Amino acid sequence: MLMDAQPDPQAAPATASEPAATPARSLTLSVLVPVYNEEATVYELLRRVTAVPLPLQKEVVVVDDGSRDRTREEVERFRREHPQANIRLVPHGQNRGKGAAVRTALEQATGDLVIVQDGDLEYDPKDYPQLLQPLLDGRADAVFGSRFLGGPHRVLYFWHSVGNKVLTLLSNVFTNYNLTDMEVCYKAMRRSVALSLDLTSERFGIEPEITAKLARGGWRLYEVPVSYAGRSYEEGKKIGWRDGVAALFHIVRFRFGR
Ligand SMILES: Nc1nc2c(ncn2[C@@H]2O[C@H](COP(=O)(O)OP(=O)(O)OP(=O)(O)O)[C@@H](O)[C@H]2O)c(=O)[nH]1
Ligand SMILES: [Mg+2]
Repeated sequence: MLMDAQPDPQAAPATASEPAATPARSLTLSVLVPVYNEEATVYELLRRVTAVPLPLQKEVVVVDDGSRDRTREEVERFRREHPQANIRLVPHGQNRGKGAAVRTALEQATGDLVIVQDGDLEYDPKDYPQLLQPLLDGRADAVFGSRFLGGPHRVLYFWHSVGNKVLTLLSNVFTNYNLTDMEVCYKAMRRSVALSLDLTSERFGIEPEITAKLARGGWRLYEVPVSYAGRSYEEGKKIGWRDGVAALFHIVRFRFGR
């Protein structure tokens, strides 16, 4: 059985008493897709998400975070052309940030398990089976992907990888997790665990917030290597050094407060 979340900030890390695995076919995975100005990629992203074979039911919740391009039309075109796919589109009236979009998607989700899926093509839904396995086995309460554990990845900006490693190191100092990739988009967990975290971040603080609150709740976290096809700034990369500085602040903030 998949256990429901019993958030307990004082909880000691879970012990070896593991819940028995639930037959996967009776479960539903909610894929949470925050999108902001991703008209070039969102249709193909939805195709890849829909195409990946899984022993679970799938629902996809796309939150359009106030895009000013044709993102929404592209999602609607995909839905029209794939009526059998279970895809919902929830608009934000104005741009609020990735964290807000993930939180809206989580509110709308109905699945047993959830996974965050960025709307660009940097991550590959073919990694879902490996990411979900520790959850389905009942070994993990949450599973993160990692771009730094030997999966195939595009060789790209050195200083970005240093930045990622510094942020992960600092997060680990505060959480006592031995993670290798705190900023990864692929974060999967039972929906009840995600809801118990009571997430509040509007922007990219959502990554350190999820990590810090999983640690505070004593949840069992697994990491799985994933492939990563990073994009260059010419190809639409948006994240910059300011986001890295903001992340430093959030790592410390969520260690202690909400
Ligand atoms: N940048 C940005 N992304 C948003 C926002 N709201 C939702 N998102 C989505 O959040 C996901 C992650 O954003 P990205 O800009 O890809 O962040 P990243 O992968 O860390 O950085 P990139 O290198 O720019 O791809 C994407 O699917 C975005 O479309 C927002 O306000 N700003
Ligand atoms: Mg991206």
